[in-house]
Amino acid sequence: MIKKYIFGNPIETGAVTANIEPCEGVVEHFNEIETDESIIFNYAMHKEDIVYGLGEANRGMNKRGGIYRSFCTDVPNQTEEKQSFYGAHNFMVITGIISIGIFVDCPGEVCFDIGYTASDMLNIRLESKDFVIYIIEGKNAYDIVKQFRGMTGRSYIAPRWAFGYQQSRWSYMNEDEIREVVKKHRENNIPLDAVYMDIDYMERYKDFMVSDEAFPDFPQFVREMRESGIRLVPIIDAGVKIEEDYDIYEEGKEKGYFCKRADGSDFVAAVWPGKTHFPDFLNPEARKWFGSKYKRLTDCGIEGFWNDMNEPAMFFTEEGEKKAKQLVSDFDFDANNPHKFFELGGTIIGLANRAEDYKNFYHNVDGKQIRHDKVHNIYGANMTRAAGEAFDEISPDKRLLMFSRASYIGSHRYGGIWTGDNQSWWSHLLMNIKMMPSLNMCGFLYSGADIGGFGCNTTRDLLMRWLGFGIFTPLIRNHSAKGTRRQECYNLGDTEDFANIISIRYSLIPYLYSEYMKACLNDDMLFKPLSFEYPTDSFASGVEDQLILGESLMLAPIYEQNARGRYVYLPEDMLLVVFRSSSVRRYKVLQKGIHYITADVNEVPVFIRKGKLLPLCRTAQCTDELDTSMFELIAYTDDEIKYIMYEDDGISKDYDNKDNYIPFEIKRVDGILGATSPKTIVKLSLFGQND
Ligand code: MIG
Repeated sequence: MIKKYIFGNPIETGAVTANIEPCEGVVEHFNEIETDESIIFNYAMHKEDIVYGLGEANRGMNKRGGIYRSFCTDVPNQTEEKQSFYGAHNFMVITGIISIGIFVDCPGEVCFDIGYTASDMLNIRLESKDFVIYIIEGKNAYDIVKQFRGMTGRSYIAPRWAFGYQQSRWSYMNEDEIREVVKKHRENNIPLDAVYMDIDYMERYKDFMVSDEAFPDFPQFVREMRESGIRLVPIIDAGVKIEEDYDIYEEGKEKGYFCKRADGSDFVAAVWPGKTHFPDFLNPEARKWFGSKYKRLTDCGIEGFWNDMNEPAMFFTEEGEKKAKQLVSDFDFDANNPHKFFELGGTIIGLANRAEDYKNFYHNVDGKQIRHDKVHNIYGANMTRAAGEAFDEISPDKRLLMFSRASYIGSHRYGGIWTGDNQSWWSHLLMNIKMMPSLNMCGFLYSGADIGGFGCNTTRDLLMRWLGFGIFTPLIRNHSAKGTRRQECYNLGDTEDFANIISIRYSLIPYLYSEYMKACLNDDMLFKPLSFEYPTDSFASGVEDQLILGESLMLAPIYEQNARGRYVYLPEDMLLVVFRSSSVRRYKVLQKGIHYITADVNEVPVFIRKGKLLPLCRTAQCTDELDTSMFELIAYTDDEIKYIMYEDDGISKDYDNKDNYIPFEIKRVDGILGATSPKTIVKLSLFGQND
């Protein structure tokens, strides 16, 4: 049951696709307070209520105790007190005695105080008076999430090759460096499907312009890589460099496609290219125009992109520069005023992404000028949409990879997201684990974090353990910042361990892809909190470091340095499988309850749920070489069971074909359980209660 309440005169954000009749009256369950500046919705939480949601946000799965400011922000230092991340995902579920979902569809800033100011009070504060609220009632949190997903439309579907292992680093400077990365992976038998091209591939950081010096024959290089099973994935930044004769700049200026100041001049910010204009993605014509430029690179054979800096992030503006210069000139040693010193430091750092700057430019939305800060949260989303809509024309029959840094609910239909600049910290591995279900609740299924950590220097064990979780996330990309310790697997010693751990991923791809596709096609989640599958288990609802993955698996990743294992809660009897490589594993049947399980740094524990099975194929060096005609099955059951695997060619868009559903069955023949399937079963590892 979904209720829609319209306040003021909201602009269409594109979040909701369902046609829902608005209702009159007050928002149910919430207490509304209106002041001159804002509208606040209050909800008195029960002691036992859990609050799920908010997608890409800080802290745990249960959002209680924190304050979150929905305002897409470039936040390279994600410490615990940060209130805004790159995405703005205003959907939550409050669940306890009753369950209620709320989606605040507002393109401007929204603040969620979830028991931060007062432990049992949840309040949502909006500065804007033009927005839409949806209240969703359902029988439990999972049911509400599914209703919400249904009203916001089918999630973007990535090509299957994007489930392969991907290597990135800011920055590989030219084609030789990329060749080297590929060669080293292949030499060390570390599977690999894609290499990322960060900003240094561009000619002076100009969008869609490949540097001739670094890539003398780019289409040829793309072909060469493709022949060794590698896709190149270039970055596209939001800002367009101001440079005479750069055609994209010239066209945008002439057609009026850039964001403007109040006086009608094009707004300027300093970003990587230097002085930059921001395309007005909210203007449908400008969006179409920018989107059409991706064709320049798809024409060279490129099949995927990542959109960056689209919060939009800016380093500084002229206005900010003036203010900073004034402070610097007022600053002198003799006066030794410590306050001035800290003010100066803060001001210089604060030049980036200043709130004032976001009030200094405007969008053209259906002919109306709208100040940026009022629609800030849908800027990046509309850049993704620009790409997504263009892809339908550029490549109508073939999926392209697209994921973005900034996002808003609605952009999940056009692309995935990565979670931005994390750090090589153990706490960020844990955050990655806890965030996956929240992202899924908001529709972002093709997603993942920078594995190994983006900022700071990684350690070998951190990268190993991170891969121990990353081999399950749809996007599995090792990415690191310029200047940090080299983080490619072959640079961290004992490379067989890395080859082995990534080999597990490849043998899991049929299952992961199947579960991912089913989640996309049924508006479902791939990663779920335990409580979504075991709603009556009160202990399970407090577990945040274990996840249900698809139909058959439970994950319990290890995220602490030097840990030799961990405690795990089993809501029912399960089969523990500890993988050392795709083919080397040990098994143990464990009973419902708490167990300490051991797993060395080069081992990955996985749990198969009771009555479920896991299909595994032979591993490969890249997805092109994956043979999915033969399977090994691991099953945990005493009875007949069935698993339906979704499989397609991984690239075309014929999703609704019945032939895409392939059964694997454990059946009793003459009293003995055995496996049957249209696929060849090379081995069945069958475990039951008594094993
Ligand atoms: O100001 O392109 O989050 O993944 O490597 C930094 C360079 C800009 C931020 C992205 C990161 C990328 C980096 N970019």
